[in-house]
Amino acid sequence: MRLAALSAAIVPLASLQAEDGYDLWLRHAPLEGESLARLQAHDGEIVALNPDEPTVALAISELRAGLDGLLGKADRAAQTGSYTAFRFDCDHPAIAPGGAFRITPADRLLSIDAAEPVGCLYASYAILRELGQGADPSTLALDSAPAMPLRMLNHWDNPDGHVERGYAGRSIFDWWHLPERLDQRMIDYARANASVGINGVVVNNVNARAFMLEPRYIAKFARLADAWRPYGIRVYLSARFSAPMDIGGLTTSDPLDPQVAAWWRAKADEIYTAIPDFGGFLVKANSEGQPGPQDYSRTHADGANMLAEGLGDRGTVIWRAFVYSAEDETDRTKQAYAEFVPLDGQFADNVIVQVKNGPLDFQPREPFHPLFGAMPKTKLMFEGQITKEYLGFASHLAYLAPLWKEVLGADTGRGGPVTKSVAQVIAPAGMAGVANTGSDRDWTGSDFDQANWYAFGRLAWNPALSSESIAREWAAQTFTRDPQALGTITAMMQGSREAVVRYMTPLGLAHVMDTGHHYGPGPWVCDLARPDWNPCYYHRADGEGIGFDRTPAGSDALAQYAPDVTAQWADPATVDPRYLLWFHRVRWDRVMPSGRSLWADLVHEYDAGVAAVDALARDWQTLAPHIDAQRHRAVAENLAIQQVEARWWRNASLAYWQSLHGLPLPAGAAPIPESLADYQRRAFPEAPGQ
Ligand code: BDP
Repeated sequence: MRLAALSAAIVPLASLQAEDGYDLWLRHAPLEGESLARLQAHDGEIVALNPDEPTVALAISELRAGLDGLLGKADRAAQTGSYTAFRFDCDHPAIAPGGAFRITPADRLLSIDAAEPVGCLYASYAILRELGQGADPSTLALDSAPAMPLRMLNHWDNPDGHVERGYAGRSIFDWWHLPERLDQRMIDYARANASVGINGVVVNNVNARAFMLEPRYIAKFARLADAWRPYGIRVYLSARFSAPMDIGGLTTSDPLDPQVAAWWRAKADEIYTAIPDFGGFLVKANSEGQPGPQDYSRTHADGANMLAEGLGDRGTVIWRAFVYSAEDETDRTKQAYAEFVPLDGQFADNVIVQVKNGPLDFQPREPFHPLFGAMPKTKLMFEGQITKEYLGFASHLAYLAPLWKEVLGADTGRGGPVTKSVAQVIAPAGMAGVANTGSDRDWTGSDFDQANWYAFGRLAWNPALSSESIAREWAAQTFTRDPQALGTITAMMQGSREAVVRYMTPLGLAHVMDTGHHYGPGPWVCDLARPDWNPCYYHRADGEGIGFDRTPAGSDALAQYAPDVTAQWADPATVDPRYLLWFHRVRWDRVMPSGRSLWADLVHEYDAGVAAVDALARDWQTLAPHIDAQRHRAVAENLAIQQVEARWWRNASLAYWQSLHGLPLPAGAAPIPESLADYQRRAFPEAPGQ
């Protein structure tokens, strides 16, 4: 039966060989038909002015290997003809430095120009990306430059191999065996990053261990830096602010103490001796129990500037704005703005302040962070979370480009007569993504989560790309080039994050997940020691209504946005319903624009989310003829988990809201199969990533 179905669809068997996802989007599966014929006609020698320079050599070898894959050549060293088909000039004066490249087609020749070798490497990957989607090499013209200088991954990986908020196995970094042993994965990882333009990697958790600054670790970082340098990737470290005391024998870490500053300067010198192109430090300070300058009544600027001076013009301090304090009782979403805006203009030139996409914490949906646009004299960097701590871990399909695009494209309402979008605000600095990689064979814990790594890099290169086009190019390289199948996959991806929002946190709700591991619903959690760790703090639901009043009558967090932005969100009658309960407290019986009550609208949202996941599972089934069985099954199994868990979110959340107001479910809504107590009893002490 199954064979008959396969042959009926005339699917080439080669593309259906079992795959385990290890090759990511760099599979370079053989082309077919016309696109294959066109590439065969074009193929020839690859030449470069300086072919032995390590990065140029990579640009050539990556292009050759990729072309051979696309051409279906089993023998990768196969003879390629006697004329030049690709010519690299990686020292071209007319191209801007920083990774830009230009590809110009002529008669059976692609000229590739860049100012630096890394631009040529990026060009190789771009050519393969285009050809891999069936582009015609004889007309392939590209002029591309990165939109921002820093395109980074932040690994929350601990030295013992555990990954905080990691859902793809253990850490990919084998610190125990470094520097002597360098896993091949470290090279494959660098290729994957370079192929989407990622050029910086923070290798350890922001909740940092000070001992990672000891000499034995510096040797390990140096080995990685050497391996990644040809791929244009610089190593950065998370630094624990109290390191001078923890490992340096000092009695203080006060940033204004000359001994402390001298300790960090010496530490920086030591690192630069081993890693001449070391990127710099990432610091989480005075946040969630981490030490910082405020322990000495100093400011974030005092702390950051002291470290920046130690690095000098050799590197950058990336200082996180994710701060909120146990003692501060103001709305948690207001605290970063309140602490950082007064410091605008005080940070040294080589300091960047890294701001999460929203003011809370990587929720399925948040409005953009009010700091974007509010610190015009400071370089601000965007921090997104590629790993899906709050969006169903690795088993739920949630393509995150639409989430990031929503923020990058937001108009901050600030920046002059022509106001700036978030993407424009961060352009002088960059984007950081909390990595979702791990030791799992497929790297990211699921096939579709690879798309989030890919999309993050592509958006950091060019935030103007549409999430749809990124999904399509990723899927074409990862799964299949069949146009109809691609249309289905792209549509699935495009709607997937919204589905998660609807069954987890509809209408602007946030932070309603269970405690600690953040797996599954826990809107009933109200008794944690810190108020701002309780879901109840965020949804504020009772018998009358639900939602966080952030208008002037409430916390007035709205006032942190520019007036035009505030105006869009100020009125519960006109606010975009996606942000309704984020900014407003609304009565359960309020009549909504739909004509239904808020309660009925909320039920509708949860149900729409569940239905959307059912549709994802159905759509995926139709793709069986186009996807190799191993990956098809893996995705199908994840979708089955998601179907169950979407219902869990819906039912547990509704049971809790109902326990507050006692209203019946609207007519036609599916009954809730278990009692609230049953949902509350579920416990997952072993959930990953904690
Ligand atoms: C939260 C995570 C926590 C991180 C923190 C951070 O739950 O594990 O340490 O963010 O960004 O989302 O520092």
